[in-house]
Amino acid sequence: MNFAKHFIGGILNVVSNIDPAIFIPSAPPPPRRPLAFEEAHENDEEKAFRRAFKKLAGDDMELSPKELMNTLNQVLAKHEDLKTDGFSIESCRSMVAVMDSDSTGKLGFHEFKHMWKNIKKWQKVYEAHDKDGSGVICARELGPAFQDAGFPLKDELYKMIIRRYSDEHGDMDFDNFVGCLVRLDAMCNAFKTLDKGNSGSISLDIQEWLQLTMYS
Ligand code: 3SU
Ligand code: CA
Ligand code: CA
Ligand code: CA
Ligand code: CA
Repeated sequence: MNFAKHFIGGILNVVSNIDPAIFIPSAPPPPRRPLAFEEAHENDEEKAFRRAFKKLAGDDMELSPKELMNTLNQVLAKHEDLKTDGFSIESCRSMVAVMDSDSTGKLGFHEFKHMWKNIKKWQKVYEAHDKDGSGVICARELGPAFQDAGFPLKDELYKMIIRRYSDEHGDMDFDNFVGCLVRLDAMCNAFKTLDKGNSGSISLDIQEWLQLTMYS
């Protein structure tokens, strides 16, 4: 009981320390036209992207965590400047969960496209903020990098993120950086969706809280 009180108290403290208005998550995907219409109006680059997705996703037309892991690690192999130990199956399971808007357990085309666009953007942020060329984002580089990505972190949250996503020297490698931002971005968007009146706070019952925290 005491533990629960402390735990919740801790969370409320952290939450009340954050002004959601300062976060700029990626725009959620727009409403969609019928598939036939979409395909007829794609340019060559979009057509190639859709073809590549179909090949990666296989017969079920969706990317499982394993398929996502293979995809991301294949792309990483072509980027020698990005230091990484590779995307793990656990981090891919977590990214699928947080991006899986329609609860299929896998990433459909638009869910993946949204994530891909963001990773592309964050890869540029990562490279621009690796000032010493070490291939990783150290604690000093992290604040400006996250600010540039649209997330100016307060000190408390910044320390929590380093504790969770950086190594014992305070360095964050590329897969950790992406895993962290996928989650931060998606949870900011989830908050904005739940905060209908833009009041800056949301109210959840235990059922909603567990659904949000256990599949995200
Ligand atoms: O313009 C670029 O260099 C591209 S296409 C970057 C990326 C990228 C790099 C690493 C991983 Br993982 C995924 C990526 N998606 C676009
Ligand atoms: Ca599949
Ligand atoms: Ca890593
Ligand atoms: Ca899905
Ligand atoms: Ca660096």
